[in-house]
Amino acid sequence: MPPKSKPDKPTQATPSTSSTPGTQRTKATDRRGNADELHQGAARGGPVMTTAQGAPLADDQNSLRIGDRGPTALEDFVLREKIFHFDHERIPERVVHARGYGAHGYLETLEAIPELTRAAIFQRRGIRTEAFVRFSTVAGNLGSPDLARDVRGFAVKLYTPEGNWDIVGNNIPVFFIQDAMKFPDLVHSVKEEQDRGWPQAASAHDTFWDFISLMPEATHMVLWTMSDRAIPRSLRFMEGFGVHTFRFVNASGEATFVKFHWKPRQGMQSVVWDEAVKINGADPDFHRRDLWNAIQAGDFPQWDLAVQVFDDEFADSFDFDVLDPTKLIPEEVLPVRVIARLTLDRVVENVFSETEQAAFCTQNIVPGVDFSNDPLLQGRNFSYLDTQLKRLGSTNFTQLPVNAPRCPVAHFQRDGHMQMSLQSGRANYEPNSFTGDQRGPRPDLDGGFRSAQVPENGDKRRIRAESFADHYSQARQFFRSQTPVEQEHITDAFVFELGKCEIPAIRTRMLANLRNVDESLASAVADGLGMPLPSASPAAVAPREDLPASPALSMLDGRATTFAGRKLGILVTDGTDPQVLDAVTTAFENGGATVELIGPAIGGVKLGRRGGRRAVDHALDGAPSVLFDAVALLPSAGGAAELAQRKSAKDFVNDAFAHHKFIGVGSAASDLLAAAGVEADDGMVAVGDSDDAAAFLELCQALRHWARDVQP
Ligand code: HDD
Repeated sequence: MPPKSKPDKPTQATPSTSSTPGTQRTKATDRRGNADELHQGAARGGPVMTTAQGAPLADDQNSLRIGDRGPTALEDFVLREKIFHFDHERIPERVVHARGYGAHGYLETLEAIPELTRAAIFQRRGIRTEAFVRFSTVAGNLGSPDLARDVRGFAVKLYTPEGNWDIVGNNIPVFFIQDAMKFPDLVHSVKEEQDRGWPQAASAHDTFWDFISLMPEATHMVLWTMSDRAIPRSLRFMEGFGVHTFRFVNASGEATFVKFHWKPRQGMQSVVWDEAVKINGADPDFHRRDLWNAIQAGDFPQWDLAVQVFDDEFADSFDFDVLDPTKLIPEEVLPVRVIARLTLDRVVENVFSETEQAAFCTQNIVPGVDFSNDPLLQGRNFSYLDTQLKRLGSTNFTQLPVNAPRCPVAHFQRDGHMQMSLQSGRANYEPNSFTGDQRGPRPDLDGGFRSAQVPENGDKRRIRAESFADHYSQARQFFRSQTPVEQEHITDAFVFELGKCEIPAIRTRMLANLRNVDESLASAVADGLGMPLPSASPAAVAPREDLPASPALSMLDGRATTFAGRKLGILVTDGTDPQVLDAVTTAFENGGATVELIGPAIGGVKLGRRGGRRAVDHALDGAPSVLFDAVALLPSAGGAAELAQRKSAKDFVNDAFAHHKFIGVGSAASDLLAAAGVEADDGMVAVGDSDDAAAFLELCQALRHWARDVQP
């Protein structure tokens, strides 16, 4: 090849002075420092970019070359440093809960409970405790879609004045297994199958159901994961649970048992499965975007922290073992008591630094809180600390801003990779005679952590307690506590998931287990699979018939609902009536909802009645109705006729209808409805003029029109 003509001069790129690259902070409190210095530097005409060692850069575009077109010099420390750092950007993702999203906020104590716990944050009403929360899915990898059918992690780090307290929970109050010994097996079974590398972020495959069907103790939790709880509409609209029984310990050393609940003040809401599948395609980041948008808009999500507190006498009289994490205590049996409120009011500044490096550990408790003997919890207490070392690479992960306690820390743990603190002084051991009053722990000091004094004895054995043996009664209670709509969704989910199992024996074994839960469920699933019902599997303890339904286990049964915090999508075209559009928008926004406009193209629409041009938020092809909680169809007559020809418009209407959404129908939308083959029902309301907006909003407050009879 002939040599290419050389440029007269090598091109010199000048770094833009408007960028603020590489702003670094090491302390959570160091909020502005570096950025300001960079700006000031830039203003003085100084350098805006440096190497990691601080050397100012003249060129961030070109590597150091010998001659205009010659080889790159090994001496180019700028290039090498940049590539070196890039090469090492990734750290191992979490072995479970890899896909997550975090936000900052605070917990406000609503009720002082010194009689229950000596924890400093519960000594007085009104105390605010800084918090960081990370929500997650469990099975999927870091880049998996948000709407996988899965448990959601609900991990809360409270930076209390007496150290960090982590409540590392889920959005489901029970767990699959009773003993930490089985956790690696559970996780292996649900993750991609090792010989083929799929499926991603899905439990609908043979190895998961193989394991579950062989582990009857998992039955209760799979009833939950087959329910709509596993496909939440928003991270803001789900409950959270500490799952295990913990202990509160008061200043006199008296201990009580406690279970933690997070109750969303936004209400609860899920999507339907077909919707989840489509959201995953249309917006795989649906949940993180939703949380980020809500917080950025000042619509701060809140949860009440509620507790179920009980003593040994209650524990002994309760039908199940309170140490068994596959069991819950129905709220009707032991009501929850709200003691504090969590508010998330700040998104992270850097997802890696904060969300990815957040290290939750169940062992992080504070004086006034203690563990119970739940064997799952006891195993977790090892696993989390251990996994942080693997992920974050150093025992000093506690010094990272997101993990660092906000209270003083004083210990003689020294050195290690990436030691960030200047550990001064001569003595690095305890006891010593150098450090005066800070010599060491003071057993007489009020507030020092002391474990609850509980007598323990027994033979050392590998054993599962008899009291953990009933695997089906609460699964049955859960199913029977659901509304018919919820029961139908559970049935459909089992049919879908087991339908993805290639090995018939696995399906059959699961059907045999389901017979112990509920005969109607088992036969409906068998019908859906087109398989005969096998005999029920032998149950270690006969499932009970007498547990009363617990409405608190249902998401739909008698719950107050609101459209606040939800999103209305309005389909508009050229010629849309501006008065109706504005009336609907105002009504919904006043009701606390978000309104987004969808037009045939992203360039906007020209409204009718001299309404002028109106920007839209989405082009129709990129905004299927699954992204909205309710939709309004407000095209002009001409617009409706054009949309009637477009598949995306017909799908928009069809899906909204099929997903039981409320639909506001503008006076010119009939062509579109007809083209979509959708017939008017009680879930649709005419929004022909501005007065109809209020009625439409009122209808939407029920969130979904479950009475609409549509086939999945
Ligand atoms: Fe776990 C992460 C919740 C049982 C071992 N778990 C993790 C996270 C949540 C939970 C929310 C993500 C934390 C974050 O956002 O960083 N895990 C639970 C709940 C369980 C549970 C509610 C049962 C009640 N987990 C469990 C067991 C073990 C683990 C029995 C091991 C014996 N879990 C881990 C882990 C992870 C984790 C491997 C992965 C990443 C991490 O810890 O930080 O250590």
